[in-house]
Amino acid sequence: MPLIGRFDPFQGARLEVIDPEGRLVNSDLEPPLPDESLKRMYALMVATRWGDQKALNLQRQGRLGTFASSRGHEACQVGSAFPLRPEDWVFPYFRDFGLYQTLGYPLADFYHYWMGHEAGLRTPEGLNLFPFAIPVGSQILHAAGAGLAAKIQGKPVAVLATFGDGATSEGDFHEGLNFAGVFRTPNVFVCYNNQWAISTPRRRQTASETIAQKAAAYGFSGLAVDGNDVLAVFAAAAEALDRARTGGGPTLIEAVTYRLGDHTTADDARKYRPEAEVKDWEARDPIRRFQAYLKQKGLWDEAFENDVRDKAAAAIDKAVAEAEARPAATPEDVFVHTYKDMTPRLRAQLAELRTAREEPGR
Ligand SMILES: Cc1ncc(C[n+]2csc(CCOP(=O)(O)OP(=O)(O)O)c2C)c(N)n1
Ligand SMILES: [Mg+2]
Repeated sequence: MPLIGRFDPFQGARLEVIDPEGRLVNSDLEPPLPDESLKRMYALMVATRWGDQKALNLQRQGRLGTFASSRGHEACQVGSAFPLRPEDWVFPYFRDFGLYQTLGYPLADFYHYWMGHEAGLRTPEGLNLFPFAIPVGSQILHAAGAGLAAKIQGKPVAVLATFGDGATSEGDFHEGLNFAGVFRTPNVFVCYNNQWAISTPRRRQTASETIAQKAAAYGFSGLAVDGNDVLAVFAAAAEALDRARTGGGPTLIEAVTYRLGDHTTADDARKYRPEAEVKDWEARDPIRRFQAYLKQKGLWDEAFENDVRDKAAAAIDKAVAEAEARPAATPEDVFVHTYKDMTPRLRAQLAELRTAREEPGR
């Protein structure tokens, strides 16, 4: 029986495959993944947590610019990206490190971008991935357009867009989902509902009981999943992507999770949210939960953990060293890289910058 349609978001139903102690809630729901895939999924989540902490440390040392931490979102990100196929298209947002890890994006490029160099986010050949969106929700429109393009071309591909709960208040969300519903595009919209949009809590974002139920207004299905359960996110995303590829139209998935860190390194969340709430969600850590599941299946032990950590640390250290060895970003980049060819106004502004530099104090 399909998952989509089985868990009614209007009844507050939410898909969960493993409970917070890592026990199978319902063996019918366990995705048929080989052991090696389960272990890889775990390794990607650990590498995301590790690389995320590295970025935060670098930022504090002045070696990296503002950074949006993915701490707590590992199940949402890895679970959504894991069932993608190379032909599918992906439109992520700024809090998506686990998705980038899962797609095999070059880590040095990822760090290079966050170090301020726009070249860092150029997509390597062969990866159907758009640069992540900083304007909240804009990627939803791009994904809907790419969905229509895929449909017109008659290609059996799915188009994934990820975004936060805050993005659901943007016009772009409404326009994108409305368009997808009308044209039955092959889109999968995954909302990481992490309870906060900077300092705006979820209850101030929408008066709807759930985000998943919003799909009904656009004429397609929505499904809420436990966003700290990587198997639930994976199962929902895999089914929705398959549906999209086979002409079943769009799906909205709400992955209910929590932003364990500050919004970005420019934020101090202690100013607006209670410590107890954070502690409560820390106890539901997605990595610990999946680890407990793997342990019960006999797939996790200390040696495996050490191996996963060592490999993650080595890959991340190598990527950071490579990114730091590249030329640093310059103020000129802002002008040069905005358009393929600079506009007259940008040329004038660049000239002004250069003059000011040559003649300081002028
Ligand atoms: C169009 C637009 N408006 C405002 C901002 C400033 N801004 C950056 S992130 C953010 C909140 C996003 O919250 P959410 O969509 O829940 O994603 P999260 O950061 O929680 O992952 C805002 C308002 C922006 N980047 N773009
Ligand atoms: Mg949010």
